[in-house]
Amino acid sequence: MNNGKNDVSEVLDAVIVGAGFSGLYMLIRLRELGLKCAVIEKGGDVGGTWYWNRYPGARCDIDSVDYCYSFSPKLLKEWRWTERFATQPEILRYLEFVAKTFDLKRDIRFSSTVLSAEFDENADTWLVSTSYGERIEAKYLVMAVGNLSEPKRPDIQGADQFIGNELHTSKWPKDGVDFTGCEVGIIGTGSSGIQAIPLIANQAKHLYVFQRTPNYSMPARNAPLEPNYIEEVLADFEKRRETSRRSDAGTPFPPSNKATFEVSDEERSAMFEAGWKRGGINSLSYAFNDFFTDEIANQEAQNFARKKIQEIVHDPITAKSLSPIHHIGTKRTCVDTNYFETYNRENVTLVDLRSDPIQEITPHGVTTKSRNIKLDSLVYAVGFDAVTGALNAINIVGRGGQRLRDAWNDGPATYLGLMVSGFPNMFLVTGPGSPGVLSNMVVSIEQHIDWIAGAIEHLNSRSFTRIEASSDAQDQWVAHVNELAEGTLYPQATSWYLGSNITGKARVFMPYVNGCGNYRSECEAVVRDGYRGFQLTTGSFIQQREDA
Ligand code: N01
Repeated sequence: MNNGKNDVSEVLDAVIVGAGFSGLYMLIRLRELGLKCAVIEKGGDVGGTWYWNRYPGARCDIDSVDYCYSFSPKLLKEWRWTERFATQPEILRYLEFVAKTFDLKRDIRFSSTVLSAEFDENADTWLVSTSYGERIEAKYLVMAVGNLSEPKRPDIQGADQFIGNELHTSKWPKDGVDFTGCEVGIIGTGSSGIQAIPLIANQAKHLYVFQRTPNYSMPARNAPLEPNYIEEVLADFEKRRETSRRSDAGTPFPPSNKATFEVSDEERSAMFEAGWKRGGINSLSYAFNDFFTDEIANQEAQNFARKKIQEIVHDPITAKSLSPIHHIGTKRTCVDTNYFETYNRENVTLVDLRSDPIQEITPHGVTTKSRNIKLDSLVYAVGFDAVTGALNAINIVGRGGQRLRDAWNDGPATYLGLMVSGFPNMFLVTGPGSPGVLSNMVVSIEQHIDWIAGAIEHLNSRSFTRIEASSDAQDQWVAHVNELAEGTLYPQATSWYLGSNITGKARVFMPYVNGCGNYRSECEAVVRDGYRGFQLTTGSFIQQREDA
């Protein structure tokens, strides 16, 4: 196809889209290989998801000491986390520190959006167009765009009418927001809403929480990190990280080897209590090994979590409204500090949208079936077009003029979550079909970036110009990922894992559920088998260059 080569403004070896955890590490690895690269980043600085999601209470839900890179002894030596779960500003400072340590910003173009990427079959290169009007030709394209980076648009009637202060958790103002003396509404009670609600309630005159589906949330038990503890972790860091790499969730904590009904009622209760006391996302899910697979076992954990909500929340009607009924863990479990306790405050009202649905957003607030609620500020915490949204937002055109969004019309298909058949030399980071969003993202990101860097090194050292997932390998992988998911309770929930939060999106369970360790082994085996399932070729362009 003709890509309008005359318009090319620059020729590089690789374009990396996104300057979050993935893009920064990819830049480091590709520079090590001697590649000339540019990172194109929509945000005004590094950080990716941590650049945008500045809402009050935003923090990681993986222990900070594990939610960081492991590749650099210098970073490990010089950085110290201050809390068990780092706040968004601290994570952003960490990524700034990484960027500074490796002098990354000179290769990052900020406030620039990739609009399209088209594959040139004759040259085996991508032509990347940006909002700055650049047209960059590059052999490799790495989509480090994040899984939770394309905000969902509020799909509520009248959403454009509100004349007060409209806010989105995923696009929070840099200078923060002062809610003092304000009547505030928040729509959405996923991880973002659940983190923000207690802090907004601390400030607002009154906070109305509009909840459509209640969620399970585990206590964070966040605390400052003791210097001794950090030194202990660092002394054995490589072993700890290797355990994470080979684990299911990308964390160093061993899952249980016991089934729920293998123990007495008292023992089970004690194990759940111990988890609840320990806190964190795996408070209950790590108590027993059949949590995600056995409906009756899962109900035991559900009952425990609902009992906790009823113990914490004083008003029984509010407690009931806050009690989820889906299988616990099948929608992403939230982690909070004082979330359920917040409903005991006099300045907080839960509006249960199942019994009192929103009819419309008005210029001055929200009208539900039973009342008009006047608001000064309205916060949307309504989530993302997850996993595929940021990719589909770019006009990606592969071999034969095929658009990625058309190829994925019935749901995303990848080989290993790393590449898509028909889209040569384009790599995804933690894409659909990989454990990504079910794991400690940083552990998964490092694995993907290392794999991609290894593949590029392999291609370059052998003068291959093209790598592409074969359609057979991709079909088999998609079937494998689906089969694994079907063996769990996950597909039974309406969740963003399945795409069910976005109207019209294909319902396909996107992540690989068999754990980071098994997935890593599979990726390693593919390489050992000579990049099994990938076609590595040398195109005519290079041949012509060599002949000339
Ligand atoms: O988004 P969500 P999120 N009317 O999709 C509601 C990660 N994360 O931004 O469930 C009324 O989970 C929707 O209701 P329902 C983490 O992986 C991590 O909170 O569709 N309500 C739901 O309550 C997480 O899972 C951290 O019925 C509407 C909420 O909005 C992922 O990001 C922190 C609605 C959306 O919840 C996404 O979390 C934050 C409507 N029209 C996020 N539309 C960490 O701790 C949507 N909702 C690291």
